[in-house]
Amino acid sequence: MSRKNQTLGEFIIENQSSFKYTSGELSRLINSIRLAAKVVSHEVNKAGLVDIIGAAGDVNIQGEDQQKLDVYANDKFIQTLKNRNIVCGIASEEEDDFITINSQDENNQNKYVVLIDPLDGSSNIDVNVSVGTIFSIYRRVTPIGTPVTIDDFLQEGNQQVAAGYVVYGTSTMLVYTTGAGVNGFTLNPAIGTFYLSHPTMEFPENGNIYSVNEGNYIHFPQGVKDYIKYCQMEEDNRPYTARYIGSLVSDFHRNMIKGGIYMYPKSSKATNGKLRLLYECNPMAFIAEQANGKASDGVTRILDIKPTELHERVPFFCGSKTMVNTLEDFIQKGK
Ligand code: P6P
Repeated sequence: MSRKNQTLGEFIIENQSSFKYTSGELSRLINSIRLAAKVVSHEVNKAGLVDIIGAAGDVNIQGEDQQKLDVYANDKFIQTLKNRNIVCGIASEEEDDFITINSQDENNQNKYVVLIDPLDGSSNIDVNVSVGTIFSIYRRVTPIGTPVTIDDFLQEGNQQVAAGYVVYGTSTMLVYTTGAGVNGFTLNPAIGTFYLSHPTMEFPENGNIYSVNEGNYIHFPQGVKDYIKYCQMEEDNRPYTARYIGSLVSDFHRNMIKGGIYMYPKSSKATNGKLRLLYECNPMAFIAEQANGKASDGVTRILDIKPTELHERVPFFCGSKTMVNTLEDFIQKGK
């Protein structure tokens, strides 16, 4: 249930009953991500002032170490989740291993684990191009009150209870799902409040935008090469438009609104592609499917892939259902 100008806080409360697991804990978890997103947004939006506020490694006027923004974002999200005592474990793109929260406290009844890419596309910051945060939430599978294990994190994406992203663009937006559709909230920085601006977001069934780093074209599998040439042919509603920002969250967000496909294929240079299954592909795939889109590795549904390692990579194709189906046909023929 949604209504115009609803705040994120109001939305969470009014829709709590629709959560797959009716638990105030999940609401508090989404609220803590909301807080961290506001803090990171404030810092990202002044990145251009590095020469004034100091670059990473410098010591700022307050005598604090100036952090690289992806380290800063990582620290803020982890700190916020820890301080609110909501989760029992966290895995991050910035951390080699997962982090156990309050493991010494056998009364720790927290049942959720969070996997996060705190600042995806961070290489774009220096050129003032939008970046994003991606998060994925599961219920733990090991007994409550015990320290989490790797099994709590290596769950198939179809077990996610919530997933979302923050896009730090011309405005800061928080887009997420708890399995009952996808809703987008825009931050009013003047008052620090997220407002429901994009209710019930959905991918158009088809689209005419393709997003891929064509600089790697000669290294792609034949089927992907054939699909890219198909996108460029003067036929039907083609050629499509090529749009590639180099920031997954931004390319995904635009394609969800306008219709399109994002591709990060495997190649002779990256045998499993570049994107990480657990904290990039799975959350974006959950959002895509909840928004009437599709996400696969070219053959298998992303959400059905059984993870084996925390930072494993998979080829990633995601977007309008018809476009992903056509891509998969080209991969099948190109074998
Ligand atoms: P390339 C950013 O590093 C990222 O993980 C995604 O956000 C983005 O789509 C992709 O990698 C860009 O990678 O190899 O095209 O520069």
